[in-house]
Amino acid sequence: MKLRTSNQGFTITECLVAMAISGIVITAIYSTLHSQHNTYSKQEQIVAMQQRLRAAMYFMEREIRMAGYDPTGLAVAGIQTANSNTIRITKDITDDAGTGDPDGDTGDTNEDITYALFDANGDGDTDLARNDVNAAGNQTIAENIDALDFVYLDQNGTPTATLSEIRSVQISVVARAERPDRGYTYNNTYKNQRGHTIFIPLAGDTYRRKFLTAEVKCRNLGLE
Ligand SMILES: [Ca+2]
Ligand SMILES: [Ca+2]
Ligand SMILES: [Ca+2]
Repeated sequence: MKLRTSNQGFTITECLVAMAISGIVITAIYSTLHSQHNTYSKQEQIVAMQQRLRAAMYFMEREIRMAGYDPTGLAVAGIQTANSNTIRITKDITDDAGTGDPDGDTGDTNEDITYALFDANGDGDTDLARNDVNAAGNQTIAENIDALDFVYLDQNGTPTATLSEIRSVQISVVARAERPDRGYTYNNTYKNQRGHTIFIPLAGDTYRRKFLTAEVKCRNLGLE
């Protein structure tokens, strides 16, 4: 039997087998990395959605709680609009120069605020706006907010449509992820604290969503 000498190199069969094996290994590495990346960006989107939702709630709770703040008794501050999708509140927290001294009006920066949904970029989805009529106007607080719902309660915790009777406000917000998640099909129906439906995703919708609700006591209302 003749031994193969070392300068014979690889046979075609050996080369083909080597190429096939490396092809399989590269495919395996690629698909692992690809699925890790997918998982990562999904998690990133969920975290970003939660942060947007918390930021939205933080702003609204803080300002709605201050509705009617009027230490001089001259500003006639309070809840000015109380719709299920829009709230407008006024408070006297500063003066024309912004020193932080109430001056008996609600015509200064951060004193007359409306929260509502609008389409920030004209891209067909709704976003949360904070409108300061005395300053910057409409500003986007959180993008991709599907639902914003307010319920107004009197001193007994009963819903009321009378502005002067409002003592607390229930705020409910539905946020959605920036991009759809193919393979995600759970479609919840979102309800406010009164059990009223505030958002139903369309059939076949694959966006992930988060819901948050809170009740804010407006401690400056009904003091007189
Ligand atoms: Ca002023
Ligand atoms: Ca003022
Ligand atoms: Ca938009």
